[in-house]
Amino acid sequence: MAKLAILEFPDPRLRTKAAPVTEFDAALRQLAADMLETMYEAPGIGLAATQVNVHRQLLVLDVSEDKDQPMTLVNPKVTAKEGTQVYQEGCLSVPGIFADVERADRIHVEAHDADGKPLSFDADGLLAVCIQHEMDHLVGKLFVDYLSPLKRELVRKKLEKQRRHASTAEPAAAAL
Ligand code: K2U
Ligand code: ZN
Repeated sequence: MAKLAILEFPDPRLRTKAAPVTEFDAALRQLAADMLETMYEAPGIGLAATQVNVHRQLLVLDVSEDKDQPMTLVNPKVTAKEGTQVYQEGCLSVPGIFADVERADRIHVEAHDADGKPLSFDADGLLAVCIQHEMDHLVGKLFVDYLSPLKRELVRKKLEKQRRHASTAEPAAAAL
């Protein structure tokens, strides 16, 4: 298992459109396992392959209370949407930023699992939000794209400042 590096906004690679998965092999299953490890470690409840600089239509998630119900979706499609819900979203690629995003409340999803078995299910609530958030990543879209251009620019500047301060932070004083 391996913890993978997560790309951060405004990295242009986050804007890449992911290609369909065609090989359901051991490499795909290893990538999904590494993405789940990375997601749990972050911690997060979802992660798209785009975020770890792999541009294939693959996402993982686990919205369960006990973090014991992982899901892997390959070549996912939302085939029906109903209602709307607003959720204050965050993103592992936009650390420390949260904003309300309106999305469909109920969706129907068609996908495959990492072994190539077809999946077809309805989702609502947080699971629906998470799947829509991750599927946005697969087409190069970020939740900050739902903000006004001014707010998005403020987010970019805030993250740039955070990175500048992190790179110039003094090493902690030696143990006394
Ligand atoms: O960056 C990601 O794609 C992981 C996202 C997934 C997500 C965002 C908004 C709403 C639902 C899922 C998050 O950073 S995971 C962190 C998190 C944890 C609990 C609830 C919401 C978000
Ligand atoms: Zn995200």
